[in-house]
Amino acid sequence: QIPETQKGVVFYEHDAGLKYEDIKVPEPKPHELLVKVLYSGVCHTDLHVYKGDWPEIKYKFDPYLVGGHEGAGIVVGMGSQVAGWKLGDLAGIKWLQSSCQSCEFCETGHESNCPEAELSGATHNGSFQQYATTDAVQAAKLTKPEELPNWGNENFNEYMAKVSPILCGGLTVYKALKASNLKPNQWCLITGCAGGLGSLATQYAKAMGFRVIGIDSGDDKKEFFNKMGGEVFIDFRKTDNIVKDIQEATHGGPHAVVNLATSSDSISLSTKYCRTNGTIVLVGLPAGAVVKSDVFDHVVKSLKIVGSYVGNRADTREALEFFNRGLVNSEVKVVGLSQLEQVFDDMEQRKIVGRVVVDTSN
Ligand code: 8ID
Ligand code: ZN
Repeated sequence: QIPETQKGVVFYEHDAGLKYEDIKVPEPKPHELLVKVLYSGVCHTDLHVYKGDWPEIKYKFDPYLVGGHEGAGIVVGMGSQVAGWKLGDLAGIKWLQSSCQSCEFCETGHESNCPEAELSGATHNGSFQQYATTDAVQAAKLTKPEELPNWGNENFNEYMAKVSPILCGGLTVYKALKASNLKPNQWCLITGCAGGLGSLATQYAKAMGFRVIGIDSGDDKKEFFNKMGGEVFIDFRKTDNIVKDIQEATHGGPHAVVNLATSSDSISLSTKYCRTNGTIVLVGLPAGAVVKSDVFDHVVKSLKIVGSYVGNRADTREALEFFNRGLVNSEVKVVGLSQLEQVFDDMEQRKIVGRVVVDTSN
């Protein structure tokens, strides 16, 4: 039985308060699924959206906006044109909510770059509600834990909570690591290595055969990074020559840098310590960020700077397979959806270690 109203966290304007309210359950359009969201990861992107950090996005308030784009749930309804899904399937809600399917970017598997893309939690109400609609083509297919040897149905709730951050965080870092062009045994430096994306990046990088050096700050974050399999941790608040420390630890600098920190300075710094011929991957999106670096270094060291934006459906499937096979363990802290405002506060103060996931039932 699908109710008419549900609990959700909404906001009516950027940065003007979140409300945990009774709102209408949305109706799926012909091409959409209705997903009963059980858990949703809280990505720093949700905080950027709430703050209005990225004026380039055409946010949709009608009259409110529901954030969230790491939703894991059960298909409980669908529109008349949906194919390939049945009620009771497990589905994931991603940032890329839908794309046009016919532009040159969609045609070549770069659907996240589609100019018509709709974004969960920004241009389409997202997963911080108990029932959400999402495009059936882009929705992620989740495997039932009973079909996975190392999960099983008795761990259903834990599986759903832990799989949710893979839908943005895991997918994004997996794709960014592919874009780094690293080869096995090479050094991968991850900035923001103990944040939500960072904790997953450390594990994907290790599973892909790379050596991981991470930058973040705090003893709790260092301990967490080491637990995730990271090899060398640099506390950016404790060193007085970070470039030297990194180059010494990696004998000449990391072969690639994946920038996940929500700080402009740390991005610019990465061009200083990256190894000659290395690749710098931009993922973190601090408000108004620019990369400032010396052209001389770029030319003489022949550095490559590339952007990486979530991933396509194949990347999603692959990122989920790493998780399903137990190669990546998503370490999450679960709190009630009603506590979202507190999670945002903690995130802003950089207090969160790893990922927080909200349980939509409370
Ligand atoms: O497709 C994409 N490109 C994509 C997808 C998903 C998320 C991009 N993102 C972006 C988010 O919008 C956000 O800007 O990636 C960024 C990181 O998201 P997150 O991992 O969800 O954020 P977090 O959990 O708050 O972690 C950020 C970490 O950065 C550290 C903090 O301590 C925290 O652990 N950090 C900061 I702030 N400054 C740092 C510095 N100077 C730093 N770490 C190292 N050096
Ligand atoms: Zn995200």
